[in-house]
Amino acid sequence: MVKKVLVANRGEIAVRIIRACREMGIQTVAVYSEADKEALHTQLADEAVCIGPAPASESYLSMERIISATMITGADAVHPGFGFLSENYRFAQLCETCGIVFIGPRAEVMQKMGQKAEARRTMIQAGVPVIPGSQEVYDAKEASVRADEIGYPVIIKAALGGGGKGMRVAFEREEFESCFLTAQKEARASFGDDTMYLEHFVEHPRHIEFQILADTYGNVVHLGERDCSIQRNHQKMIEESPSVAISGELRSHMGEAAVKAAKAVGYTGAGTIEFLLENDGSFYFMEMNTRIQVEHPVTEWVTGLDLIKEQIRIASGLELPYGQQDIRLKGHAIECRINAENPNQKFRPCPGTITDLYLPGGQGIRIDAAIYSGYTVPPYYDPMIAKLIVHADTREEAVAKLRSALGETIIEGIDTNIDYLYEITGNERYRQGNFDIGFIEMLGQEEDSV
Ligand code: MV4
Repeated sequence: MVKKVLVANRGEIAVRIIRACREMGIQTVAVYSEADKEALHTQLADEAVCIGPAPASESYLSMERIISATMITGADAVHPGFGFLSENYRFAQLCETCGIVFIGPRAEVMQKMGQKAEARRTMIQAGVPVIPGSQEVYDAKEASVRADEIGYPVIIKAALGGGGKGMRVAFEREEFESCFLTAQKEARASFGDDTMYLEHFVEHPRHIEFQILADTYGNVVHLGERDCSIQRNHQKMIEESPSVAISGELRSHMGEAAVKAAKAVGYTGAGTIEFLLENDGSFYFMEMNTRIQVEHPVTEWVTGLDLIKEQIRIASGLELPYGQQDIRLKGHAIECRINAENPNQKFRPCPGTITDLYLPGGQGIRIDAAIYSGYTVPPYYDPMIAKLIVHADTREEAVAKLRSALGETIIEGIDTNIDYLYEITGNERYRQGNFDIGFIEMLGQEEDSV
């Protein structure tokens, strides 16, 4: 087993990882920027190393500084969490070169899955369903021919993309060229690469993702799905497991496809296969996320597993002690993301000092957060400050528990989206589970028309 883990992250996920390590008897090293001297992760770890100024580019994104901190403290492993360096294959490579255990898949697997057009090809070969689309395209003229073949509407995506950057939908040929050039420009600016690919645009799907675990002995299991359709501007807002749209039979089919996808690339560790799911039960591979995800707690609660501990055990070379037949989903879990932002000002981030804090508790309620009364949310990083996760026997009970907990929560001194989450979860269509990826946008339009 690894002995000392450097946590290359901040906020609630850094705290989450530190707690898992402590329970396993593993030493922890936090790294922090000058803006995070008073942060909870800095205080909770066994050791803490300042790695640079507030901007992430000079601290949490600096491979050199993080590798140095690992060497200096004698940590034998690095956990990258999510965001920052978590999907940077060069960082995983650098860890491998330095003899540091990177808690995640091998660098070459990360690289392969990071190239979305190549990942598509791999999935086609493996027999995993993908959306009709193209190979890599580089110029608008050529791409326009491919778009005609695929059929409108088409979605233009960056080969190194994900999360909506460098993405545009063209509904007809007339607007294709301008959409393509805009998407390509955005891709070049965001990823330093303007390789693009196309897919037929699926209208009104759900975003369904499957969690998988793969050990270094070729064993792969899936842990069921998360329905992440409630999102805004490609930022997920509410996630749940199981999805009301998935029967036991469909879960088996999609789960088998997810396991096949992981096996096709020799995946190891925790990973997520994203699918689009249509109303008629058709599903398509979109991309694979090679990291632990923000919404992992809903899977933890329905399976009873601790995914961070599983990641650490797999990276330490242990074999999965269970098979697919041992995985059972129990009850219903829902997570909502609490952000320091103002929903009435286009969700503008609202950093500042928390003057008063009361967090809910009780049976079936979990808070993953890194805030305290008197804490100042810095302006440099993601506005997500806490996650509220609930679990109950049924979805209806879980929704009631979520709203009860949201109603109790007090965060004073900064603006948050808590009231907005309360409103969304009170919506009749949300309560019925009747939504797709356009749900939040639709609510906004209803409001505008009043
Ligand atoms: C799509 C799609 C429909 N058809 N691909 C969004 C982020 C990235 N993971 C891929 N995404 C999508 N890919 C095809 N072929 C719909 C989405 C999508 C989306 C698109 C426009 C506006 C909001 C969206 C929310 C979630 C997913």
